[in-house]
Amino acid sequence: MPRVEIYTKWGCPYCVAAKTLLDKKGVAYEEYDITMGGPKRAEMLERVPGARTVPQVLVDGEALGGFDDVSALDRQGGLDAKLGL
Ligand SMILES: N[C@@H](CCC(=O)N[C@@H](CS)C(=O)NCC(=O)O)C(=O)O
Repeated sequence: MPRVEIYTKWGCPYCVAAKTLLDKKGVAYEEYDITMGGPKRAEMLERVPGARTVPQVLVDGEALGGFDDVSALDRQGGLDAKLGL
């Protein structure tokens, strides 16, 4: 299974939506809560240059974007392959 990572903040509805989508796909993911900033926020900005919002979803290190991007990819039929489904 690919490694799925998601950067989130507390109280972020798009983050909940993205996690719900991943949960529906049945994939495990690592969540990094960057509500308080810190090194994980810096890491996100390094891995996803220009990221202005959360969530940010990465699969095997590839940045897929936020919820809108990931759900659009799913509608286009491209998400399952990225997730190894
Ligand atoms: N189109 C983006 C919208 C994400 C978004 O607006 N996220 C909000 C939180 S729910 C955000 O990051 N706001 C700026 C901030 O919290 O620094 C997506 O679908 O992921």
